[in-house]
Amino acid sequence: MGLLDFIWGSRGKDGKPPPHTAVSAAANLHEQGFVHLPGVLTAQECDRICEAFNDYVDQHREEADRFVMQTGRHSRLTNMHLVSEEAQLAISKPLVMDTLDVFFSDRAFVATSLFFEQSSEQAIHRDTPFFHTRPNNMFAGIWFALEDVHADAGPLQYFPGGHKIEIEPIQAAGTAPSELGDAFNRYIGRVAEEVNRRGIPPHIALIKKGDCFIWHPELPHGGTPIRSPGMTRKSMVFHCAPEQETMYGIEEYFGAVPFAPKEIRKVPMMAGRSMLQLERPMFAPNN
Ligand SMILES: O=C(O)CCC(=O)C(=O)O
Ligand SMILES: [Fe+2]
Repeated sequence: MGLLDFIWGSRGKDGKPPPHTAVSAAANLHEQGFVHLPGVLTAQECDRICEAFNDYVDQHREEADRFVMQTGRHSRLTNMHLVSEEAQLAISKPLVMDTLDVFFSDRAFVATSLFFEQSSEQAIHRDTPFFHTRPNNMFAGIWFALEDVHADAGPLQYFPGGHKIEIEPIQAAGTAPSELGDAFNRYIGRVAEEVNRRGIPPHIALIKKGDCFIWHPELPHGGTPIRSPGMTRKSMVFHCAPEQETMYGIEEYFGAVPFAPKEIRKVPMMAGRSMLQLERPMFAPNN
């Protein structure tokens, strides 16, 4: 689909055209692989999300303690939005949802989320093996800075335009479940190799509290190492897809299981949006 098709074709269910800012944000996402939306959340809204995290930790002390890292911070909490209206409010912001609706040419829904107290220090990767659709790329990562990002706190790095690099196709079949980790590491090794070969310089997202940064599913990105031990980089990342799509995971991506229809159950969230039905938030290791 051409750029104009998706702009003109993107009308909401009420038939109204999307706001200009959402259209240009979605165009950036297509062309550059990312879009930076400053000041989507107020400082207070950011603080409330962090308080929701602290409350969750207090209420689930035993589980939370098992995920305290050497830095004294917790590793990521998955899907806090299931129990936090503050988090739901962030992802429901009209500019964010309008941008996603235009990008998908369909209504966006919330699949999963991650709350981070500090940089994930994750190697350069694409999210596609974990979240993908058929047709491709009907997915986005929506990242909110919940405090100003300090250069020494392991900012997010990303490679503009790197979403257009074609890496050899997904293996059709044959990866054993026990080999998925190796397949992913080989794949992200290829992504980093191609980014370097083309000389795409890394960009560092030194963005401000309340800013939102959306990435294309194929944008190479990662969390840089924390240079000043103990520094936090509080953030919340949501993963959204169009309501009509089936989302697949790493097993399908690397051919451990075939692509097959799946039942995707959604439940109402807020502001007329829905979210994937999931059991509860859970802590997980950062890598
Ligand atoms: O915030 C980070 O350090 C990276 C997060 C990330 O890669 C993701 O959520 O997909
Ligand atoms: Fe990622």
